[in-house]
Amino acid sequence: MALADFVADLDALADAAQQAFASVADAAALEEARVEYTGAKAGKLKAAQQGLGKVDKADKPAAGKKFNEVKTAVEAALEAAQQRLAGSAKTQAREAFDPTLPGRPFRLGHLHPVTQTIADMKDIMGRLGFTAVEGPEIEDEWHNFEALNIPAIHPARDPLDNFYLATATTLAPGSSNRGPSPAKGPAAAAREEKPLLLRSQTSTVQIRVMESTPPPVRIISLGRVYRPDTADATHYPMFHQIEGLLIDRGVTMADLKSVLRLFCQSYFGKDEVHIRFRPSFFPFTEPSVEVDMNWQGGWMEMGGAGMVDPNVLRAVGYDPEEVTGFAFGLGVERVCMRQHGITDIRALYENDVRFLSQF
Ligand code: FA5
Repeated sequence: MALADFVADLDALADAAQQAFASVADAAALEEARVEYTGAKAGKLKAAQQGLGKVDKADKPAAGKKFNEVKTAVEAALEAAQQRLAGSAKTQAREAFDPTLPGRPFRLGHLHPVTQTIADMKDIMGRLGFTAVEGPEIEDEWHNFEALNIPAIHPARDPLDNFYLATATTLAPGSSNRGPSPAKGPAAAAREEKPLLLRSQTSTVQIRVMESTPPPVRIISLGRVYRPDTADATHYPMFHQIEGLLIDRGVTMADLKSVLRLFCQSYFGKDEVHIRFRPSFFPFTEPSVEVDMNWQGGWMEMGGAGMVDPNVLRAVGYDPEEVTGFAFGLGVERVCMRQHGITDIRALYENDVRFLSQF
């Protein structure tokens, strides 16, 4: 075959291939053109390469060079077509996206209902002039019992009714809890062996505040407390209490009732709320009462309250002849449950998002 014919055929092939690639409009047409011109088995380039064998021997170097040029040009036209189609696919996708359409709803989390109740309670009591203070959840017997006028023989101190913690000494191998360790000296051993427990009530915070602050005192404390109660619809071994304490000159039960009434009125958003006191007993208040609030035609128990016992005032260095005060302690879960119509306290702690997302 003459070199001129071979070159003419290659030029025609290059023109046809470039035109074909430039005119394809979609991926299927591009694939068809790719197979026709550059297909490994029966493509037109492959056939042209086989034609090289028929060119005169002397013209072979020039023919080979020409073939390589055409092959590069055809492959470049193929790549350009591939990029053009990929670019237009992206543009189409962009155009197909309509930002004004409503998308899938974005799920936002929110505070747990008990945390919401705590925040609301802090808010209301803050407006009544009560400062929120924190206290430790691991307590000693002085703050949980003794300073609250609960002596060692009191049944409330029964180890079966409290979560006592194993102390460093009781955990140490071969150690005994019966007496001070002679090697460490009595003071260090006494400190080591002081029984600790998870606080069973937030009244512990009253003592901590009064020990460190001279009267007047006007605080609330909100937090977790622990009791080995069997879980049922209204009891849980861990729950929250709000404790209130007001100490000043001339504080009376009437002040206690007014504050609780205002608190309930604000919390439940009702115009008229009635508070009922039922006689009760707490070692740290005298007199002591159970507090009920009228709710949807019935009475709802809120917690305990009373006038701080003079023994408690004396235990923290206050003079009961000078100052008096009231204290109250309410169950946070019970209030939260009443507000939302929740009938089982356990539902609050099962972490079922379908339940929690309702509040
Ligand atoms: C007390 O804990 C006293 N410290 C309250 C107090 C404070 C009285 C200051 C006087 C002065 P009581 O054990 O009754 O009291 O608990 C108070 C409230 O906590 C109860 O009315 C109830 O609402 C809630 N409560 C008690 N046990 C549980 C429990 N296991 N699960 C959920 N809530 C509970």
